[in-house]
Amino acid sequence: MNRKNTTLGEFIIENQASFQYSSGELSKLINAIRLAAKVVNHEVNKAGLVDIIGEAGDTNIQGEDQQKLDVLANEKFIQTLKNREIVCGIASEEEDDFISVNSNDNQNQNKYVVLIDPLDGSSNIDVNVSVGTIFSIYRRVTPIGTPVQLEDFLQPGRNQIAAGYVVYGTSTMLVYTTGDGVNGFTLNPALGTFYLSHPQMQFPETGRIYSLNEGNYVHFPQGVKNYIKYCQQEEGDRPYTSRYIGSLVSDFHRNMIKGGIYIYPKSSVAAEGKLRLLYECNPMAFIAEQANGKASNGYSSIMDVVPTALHQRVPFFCGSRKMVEKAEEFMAVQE
Ligand code: AHM
Ligand code: MG
Repeated sequence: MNRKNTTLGEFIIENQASFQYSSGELSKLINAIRLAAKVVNHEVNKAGLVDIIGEAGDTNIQGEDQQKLDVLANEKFIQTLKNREIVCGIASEEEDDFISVNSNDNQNQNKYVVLIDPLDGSSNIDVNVSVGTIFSIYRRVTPIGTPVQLEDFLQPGRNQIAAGYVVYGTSTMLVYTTGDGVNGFTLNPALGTFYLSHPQMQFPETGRIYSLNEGNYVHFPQGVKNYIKYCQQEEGDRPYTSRYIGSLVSDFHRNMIKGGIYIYPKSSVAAEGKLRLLYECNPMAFIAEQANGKASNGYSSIMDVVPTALHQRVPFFCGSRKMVEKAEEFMAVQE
């Protein structure tokens, strides 16, 4: 689609026919996410103005403090998806258990489940740094018309029908894939309309940025330590540049545009790293692969991991294909 000024709404309609088994349900679902993203964007933008920043006093099930905007974003996405009656189930990083969505007549005929991290990187809100929403969509595996089950959510990332993120940054962007490349849309805040600004996004094959929390160096596996040393060596196009925002969506987004690798490895203090397979790693992995990038747990593809729990964590290496392959080489030689 080369036409200028294409809105996300138009793009969704024009691309509907290309979805496998297209019935319009997926289009409606992405439209609902678009709407909720605008509402959350509005809230995030005014975070510095009104007294809604700070901690809500709750602790999420990972034992982390929850900030008010996390709670709010969680509510907005869940409410929008429930109200529109377009999914049969929702799982959120902020909820202990999955939610079974019933329609008014109690016979939910919808076939999709949504998994969402409503506001990732929310510790950055207080300091006016970008945060994001990450979502992932699967077709349920249990029969339509029955209540959803855990197995509908515990699917390998390979089964994803769509995935995307919203980055609430200097501009707000919604980036998503339905398995036919990755497209990015920028919000015109004056009009409340997302415009296609980044068609067919692609990770450069390789890059010069490495992003990880080097403060945890002593806890990292030797393979990661060796890879960091490799990034810092003076040879060819190295040393690379270190850039770490601590907000996955923003770090990923920058690396996709400029070329780079994001790593959150396992460590001696966190056996499976920090990031969640279902809400963070799988959707980012699907986007990465669709954009000619790569996502791995250090040894093999993230999207082949068979999940066993809703809030499972997994080590994450994601970005430009050649950089992820190089990091995997180091991991293979030494743990
Ligand atoms: P969150 O889901 O609690 O916001 O945590 C996820 C975030 C990622 O966005 C970010 O990349 C990472 O945690 C940063 O963690 P750390 O502070 O340990 O480097
Ligand atoms: Mg998160």
